[in-house]
Amino acid sequence: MARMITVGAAQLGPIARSESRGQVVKRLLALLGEAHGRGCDLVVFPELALTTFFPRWWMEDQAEIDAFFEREMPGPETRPLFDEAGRLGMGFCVGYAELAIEEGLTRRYNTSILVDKAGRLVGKYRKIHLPGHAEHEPWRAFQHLEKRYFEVGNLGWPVWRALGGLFGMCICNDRRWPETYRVMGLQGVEMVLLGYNTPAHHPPAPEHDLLGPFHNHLVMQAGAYQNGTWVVGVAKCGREEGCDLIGQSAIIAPSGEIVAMCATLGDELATARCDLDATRSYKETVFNFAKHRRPEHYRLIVERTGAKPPA
Ligand code: CDV
Repeated sequence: MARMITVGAAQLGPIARSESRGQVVKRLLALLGEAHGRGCDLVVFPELALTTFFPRWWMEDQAEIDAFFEREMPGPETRPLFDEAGRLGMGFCVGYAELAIEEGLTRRYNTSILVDKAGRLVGKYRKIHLPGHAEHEPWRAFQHLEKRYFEVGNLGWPVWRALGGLFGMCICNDRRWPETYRVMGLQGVEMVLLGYNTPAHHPPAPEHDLLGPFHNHLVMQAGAYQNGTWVVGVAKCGREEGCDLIGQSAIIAPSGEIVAMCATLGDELATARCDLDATRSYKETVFNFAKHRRPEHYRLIVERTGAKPPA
């Protein structure tokens, strides 16, 4: 049996701070149109795809910060994306900064949503692993203030039945943590959708810089293979407001192999025809969790050795 879905990894080049939502949405629409021409059922856009990566700046004026957030989705500027995707009969996943009112309190999250072919919201994910720092660190050429501007996501890692398969989402730094994929893998996920903004330079450990592109693929390929799932990782990349972001958006098979990849650091679409049933050959054999996974022993080892994280 084959359950085919054609997926587009819609990589974005840099977004200038001065670029309006309307201008950015036009770029998303161009990629959506190209994806339609290439037969895509689903298009995946990057993390925080509607604005420049604003956590690189220390800001104190709340109104200035909130200008980067969406209060509703779709809102007036993002509505054309939903309308056009619905008209073309395509699903999409997009990341954005979300301002939500929960129990009377204002909350801010780094969020992504999955929308089906009819333009209906299928699922929402809020980033859990927020990297960087909360205080101003003037020694850095660029700040990475996700811990200042966002709260830790409170929706877990659910999976959703949509577009003929079982989908999950995570965002950027989440992709480096095995538990991200495993929580979704335990729910049978067949395709993980994720966007990223990954600076080429990592100030706390510049010795990692040369390995950045390798680590990017390493974690997504391992997450795919070890959970028998497709992974679609999509970058915002290039030199954005003087800060270099890595590209290499990729569509990765449950074998761990990259089947499509972007070659530039600009707006670019990589597509692949993905068989969701290709997940079965991994989920039913080497990564048959019910048959081979031994969580009770992991617990015993930790208890017997007194293993705990370093202080
Ligand atoms: N946006 C991110 O989450 N970026 C991180 C960087 C800061 C390491 C990442 O994991 O790519």
